[in-house]
Amino acid sequence: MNLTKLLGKSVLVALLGMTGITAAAQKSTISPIPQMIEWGNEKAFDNSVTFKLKGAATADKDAVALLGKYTCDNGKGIKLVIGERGDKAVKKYNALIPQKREGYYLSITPKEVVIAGNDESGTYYGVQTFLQIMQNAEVFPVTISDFPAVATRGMVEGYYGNPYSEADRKDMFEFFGKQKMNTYIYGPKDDIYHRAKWRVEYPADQAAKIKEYAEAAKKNKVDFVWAIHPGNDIKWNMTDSLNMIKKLNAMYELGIRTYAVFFDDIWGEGTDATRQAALLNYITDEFVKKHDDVAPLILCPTQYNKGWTSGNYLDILGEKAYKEIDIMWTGNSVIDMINKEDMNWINIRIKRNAYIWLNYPVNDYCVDHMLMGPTYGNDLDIAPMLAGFTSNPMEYAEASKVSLYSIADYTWNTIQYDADASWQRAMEYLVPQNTDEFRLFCENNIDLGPTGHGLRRKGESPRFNAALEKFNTALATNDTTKAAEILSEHFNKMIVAAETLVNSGETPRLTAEIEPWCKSMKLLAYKGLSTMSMYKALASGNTKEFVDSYLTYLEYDKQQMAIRSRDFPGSIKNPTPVVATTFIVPFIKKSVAELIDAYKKNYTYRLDVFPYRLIENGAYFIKVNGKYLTNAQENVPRTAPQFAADRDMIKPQRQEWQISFDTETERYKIVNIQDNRYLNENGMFSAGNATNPYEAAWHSYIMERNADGKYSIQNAGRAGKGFWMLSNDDTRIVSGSNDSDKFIFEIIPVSSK
Ligand code: LOG
Repeated sequence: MNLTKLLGKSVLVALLGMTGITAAAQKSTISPIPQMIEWGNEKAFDNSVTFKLKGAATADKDAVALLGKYTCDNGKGIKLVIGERGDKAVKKYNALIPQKREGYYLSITPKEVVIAGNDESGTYYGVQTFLQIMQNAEVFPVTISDFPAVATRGMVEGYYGNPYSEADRKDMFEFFGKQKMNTYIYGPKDDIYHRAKWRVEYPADQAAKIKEYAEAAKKNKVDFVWAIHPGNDIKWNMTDSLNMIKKLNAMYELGIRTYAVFFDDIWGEGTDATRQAALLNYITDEFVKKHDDVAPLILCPTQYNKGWTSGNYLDILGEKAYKEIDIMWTGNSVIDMINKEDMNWINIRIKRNAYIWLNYPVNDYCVDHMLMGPTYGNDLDIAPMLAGFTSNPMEYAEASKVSLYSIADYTWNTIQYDADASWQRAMEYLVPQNTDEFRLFCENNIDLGPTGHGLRRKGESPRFNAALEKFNTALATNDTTKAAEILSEHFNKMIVAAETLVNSGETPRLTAEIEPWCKSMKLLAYKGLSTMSMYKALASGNTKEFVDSYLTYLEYDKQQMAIRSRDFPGSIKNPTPVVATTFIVPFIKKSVAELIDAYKKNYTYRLDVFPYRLIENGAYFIKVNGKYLTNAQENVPRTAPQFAADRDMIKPQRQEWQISFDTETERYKIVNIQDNRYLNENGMFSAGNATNPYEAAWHSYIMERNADGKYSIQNAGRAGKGFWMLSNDDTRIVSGSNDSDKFIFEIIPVSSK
């Protein structure tokens, strides 16, 4: 256990202060973590000093500009030598500069600072590191030798949804400069001149913006890569090849020097590997090589993940596309973290190192969630197997920086990457004053729930879960007051955090993005408080308070459902945010449902306010044509219950079914009382009870009743919408789409027999 975690940061700082060990606090963690760093023990100088530059005239000018406030005109100050390999000023340090692209050597002593890059970017990154160190009041001597593990690091604006704003992009370039990321691929699916109208040049105003982006990016040592997406309607003829070159030439005029061609998410003619390779080779010959400053192309293939591969598509690309063309890859599936085995698999096929397009923290397929958790799961030993590593973020640029900060960390020093530590630093960096409030927000926005893509994220709501344990302990001893107090305290913290983040004014751009989620978190916490009031009211038998608390709960719920994000004219998406869906939301739903059930058993006051339930939780017979649904083969996997004419007098529970309301899906689940197995969507038991886990998304049913009092049972969620019917031989249930005769079931309480 690390000391900071154990004691909490403020306690630790106080302790260190008392023992006189202030140095630890001053030798701050540099992010991304440098490859080699050695601190000295005696303070070198205070950060109020200025510097007398040597080499400024020949050093990278963006790097020199960054030093701004630390330089002085009067020729006074501590000597700061700056430059890159080959410059006279840093000649003396040549042997110390790492011979790596974008590498640098940095040394701080009381007498002198040296920042020597292997190239311009190296010098620039050396200054960025220096500026991080200068944030400490006392600056300690240090020697750093540093370089990136992955050559190409950054993001791909490649999601479906509202493209970034001008401010989003320009701010992102600066952030990239600071975090040492060098690549921004521009390919928003909803920029029509990227995709729908790829042949058409940008109108003058938009062209001017692209030009600004390329320039602003460059100042931060970021390559602004422009991507084109022609695959939806490309014709494999000379006209379109020329259309392509024409568009790329127009983009060249705007300052673009690296280009990507995307063939993702297309069908039909455009998907042909041979033609795609031929087109990219043609562009390489007729455009890239005609300029001496244009970088090799980047290709996003149609089969860009292992799950979507078929035939010899990838082998053809590997064989035919010129070796200098980079090929993008999202991993084992569309949304996946990258491991070594997968890298081996793809690199062999495409005969080069894959260029990763990581679909995280993008949320265009789960728009109601924000993905604010730690960026974990990518293997730490794959840097040498990568051509590049880019992250596709959320359409919320500032919020995405929680993850992008860690992507920077991961790609710079992959082997030493620590997902949790990096996450903590990201939150401190982005919200330095209200870090703890922001941490609580992030903790409650980690998992995305089940989606067709399958990615899940662990570790949501840890502090709630800790409180929940204490809550359960208190409830077990019937101390409802104490239990309610414990969780109320936590819900109040969530309310305060949400309010602080919205009102503090500390991070206006981030706040604008997360505000709908903050509001949702606040209302969820208020719902939690109402739930606690219901617990207390039930325990004390106060029916009025119980009902009033429930009505308040409903009011908060309504307000929560009314929140919209990105609710402006022309917005491509405007979701209703959800927060803390892994533990807190189900806890509250389940508690409220159970509290209401318990209330209904004992009281009659205002039963009208509670939701109408077709079937109250209990044991039932399920009958068709007077016959009983019977689970005769207890615990035998892959068997189906059969209809039997008579009551089972030997094991009556074989014919008894627990039907209960699933609060998560608000549908019904059906379990055999004899062996506790869940019926699946085909009216079968898929396995024995040990391996027949209930999954709400599959095993919960919509039930309806007709005027004759007969019921229909319908699959839902991932199981589709089929209705339960009788098999042809009338012996068992099957599910199908024919709903003409769906009301066939009698559901009879066992107690009424
Ligand atoms: C798209 C991407 C989208 C992402 C996540 C790639 C290469 N293409 O399924 O634009 O943001 O998945 O929904 C994609 O990932 N298609």
